[in-house]
Amino acid sequence: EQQLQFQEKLHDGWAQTFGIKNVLFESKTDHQHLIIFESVSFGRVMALDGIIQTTERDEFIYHEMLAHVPLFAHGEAKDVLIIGGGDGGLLREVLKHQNVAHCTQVEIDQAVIDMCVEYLPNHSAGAYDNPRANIVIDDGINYVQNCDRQFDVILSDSTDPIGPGEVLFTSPFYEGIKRCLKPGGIFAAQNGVSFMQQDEVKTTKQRLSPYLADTHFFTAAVPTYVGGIMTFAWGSDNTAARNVPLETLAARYAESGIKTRFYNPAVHAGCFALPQYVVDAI
Ligand code: AG3
Repeated sequence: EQQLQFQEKLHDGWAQTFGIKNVLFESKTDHQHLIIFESVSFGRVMALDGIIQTTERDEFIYHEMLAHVPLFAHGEAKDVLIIGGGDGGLLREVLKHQNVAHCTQVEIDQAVIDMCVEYLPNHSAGAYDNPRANIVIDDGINYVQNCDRQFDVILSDSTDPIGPGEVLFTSPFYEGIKRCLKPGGIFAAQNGVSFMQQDEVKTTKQRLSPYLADTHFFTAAVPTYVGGIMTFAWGSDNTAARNVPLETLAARYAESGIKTRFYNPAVHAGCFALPQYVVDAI
């Protein structure tokens, strides 16, 4: 009997394939095609427009790094903004920081939140019911261009720059980020797998630099974002934020009591070291 399979074709002439145990949900939402399935070897998996967004088995790497690197670098973030992130994994990690009094999440697609709460409950793990969380259904670019408040940390947990996610990699979006970021604040964003998507580091560097004095990248290897290291964009007008001493990070991490499976202060201190092919591309 032929086993059901899901094949992701993000890169030219190269695919990754998951064995499917059963499909839990599949539908076209108002914005994109959404599928959540039980896989043979990565737990539950969610894909948007055919691109793998998250799996239960390796999501901790991505969500811990996107939340904890900026939050521990900042050290006293109270107001956090998440753009995208409808599966809830990033919100879960952000709310582990007790100094975060308030996290607004702006997700374009209500269906992604609803279906992930139902079929991917370990991702949000109750975070959407947390009184410190405030969910807004809107396009992220519209929100940052119009909102009347500022944040200590802004995290963009988007899809790739194809479809609804494309505007979240443009100059007008980064201009909006600048207007919503408090002085000394930190912006971090999903920026693709740089070995496979080298243009993305180059264009992000060019487009973000006019708005934030220190723009750089940090990395982590996430197995189901195939092709090497996942690259996260970093932007801040506080140049010291990227170079917080290891002892300070260790003290903040210990003090927080947060338990992690990938992030730790040494990983944090090392994650801004970029392979030469990335350095050469930016
Ligand atoms: N969003 C980032 C998916 C990136 C996939 N792209 C790729 N493999 N190049 C993840 C959403 C998780 N909350």
